[in-house]
Amino acid sequence: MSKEVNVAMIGGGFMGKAHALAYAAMPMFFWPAPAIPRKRVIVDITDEMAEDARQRFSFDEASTDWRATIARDDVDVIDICTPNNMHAEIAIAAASAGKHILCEKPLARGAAEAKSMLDAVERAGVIHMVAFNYRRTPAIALAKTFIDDGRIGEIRNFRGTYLQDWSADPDGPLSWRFQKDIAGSGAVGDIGTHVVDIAHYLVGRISEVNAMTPAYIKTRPVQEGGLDKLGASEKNASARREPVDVEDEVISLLRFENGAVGSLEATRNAYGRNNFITLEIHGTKGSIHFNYERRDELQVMFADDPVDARGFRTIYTGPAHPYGDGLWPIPAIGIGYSETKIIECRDFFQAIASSTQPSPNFVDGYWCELVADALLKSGETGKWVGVKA
Ligand code: SOE
Repeated sequence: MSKEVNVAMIGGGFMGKAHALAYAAMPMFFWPAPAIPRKRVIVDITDEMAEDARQRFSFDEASTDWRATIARDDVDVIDICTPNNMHAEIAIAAASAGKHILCEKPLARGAAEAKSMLDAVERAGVIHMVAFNYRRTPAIALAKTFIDDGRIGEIRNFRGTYLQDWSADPDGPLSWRFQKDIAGSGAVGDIGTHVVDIAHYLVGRISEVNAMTPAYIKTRPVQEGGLDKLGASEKNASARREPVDVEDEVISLLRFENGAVGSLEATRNAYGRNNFITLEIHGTKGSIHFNYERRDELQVMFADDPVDARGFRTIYTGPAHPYGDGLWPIPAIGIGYSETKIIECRDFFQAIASSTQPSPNFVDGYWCELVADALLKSGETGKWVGVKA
């Protein structure tokens, strides 16, 4: 019998949906489960939204009061699925109340805020995790296994991209993701940090950046109802427009602490690209290539293959690969976004059950924020900027 662990989730939007699904599905995939997440309380902005989310995601109770929810004795975990401006206040309160915390990415609106969250969880001794889910794609975890086993050799070069197109239309609605006081930054924080997390996971810490961070869409139509509708499908070009005060994209050269070099690109304005997270790694013994739009596949080249057989091979992830014991019994049957969240959920509850910190935790989230700050500063100054705690 696995123990039940009571979860309160704050925020019932896109991420709320992904996390609620993971809570329900995790024990179905990973059995015996490290714990059974019990969906105790869902918190949203209005009574109606909270009650809707309660029914939809099967929570026991709905609330609009996150502070009172954190104070409850029958809540063990606080899951933060709010916009970025609420992460710190909620996480610090949750840590002070001794609750374990899963926080959506990016951890904060910059390194200073992230540090205050890190200090709070370390003081409280609670388990903490940042929901950078893409590193839990089995093919990316397999790349990590090849790298750790030395099969790619010393890493010399990393290229990472995260390209989407949901904000390419300037008449697309003014999401909070375009407002600095809520989001902290634009493409850098929202999606660039996913690439930074993957780079840190596979290669090591980034030590220096040289970035361009152009901003070219200066205003957008105000969105009705405060909902976070990504993209222009429900656009209202005649609505009142308000300023966008974040960067549209980031392109940067990278240096890593271990001597590797690389590059990073992130934009939400690349027409035709949807969730185009790619990485290519070149080492002294081989290369790795991955594209999230084909996420069952890892492309690997081993330099010691016979010369007449050299080239990238395609490995379809399945039972022989990371997390394969819990996922599907046949390779290539289909890994999705949900699976990355289910794996994340498993690893978070495993960490709680074993009282060990998972990865990425708030330390990793803080280092991503240090890199994000360096990218923004470099974009402003046009100079190389070191990443320093
Ligand atoms: C929007 O760019 C977004 O929802 C990101 O915030 C998520 O982190 C990413 O996984 C999907 O796209």
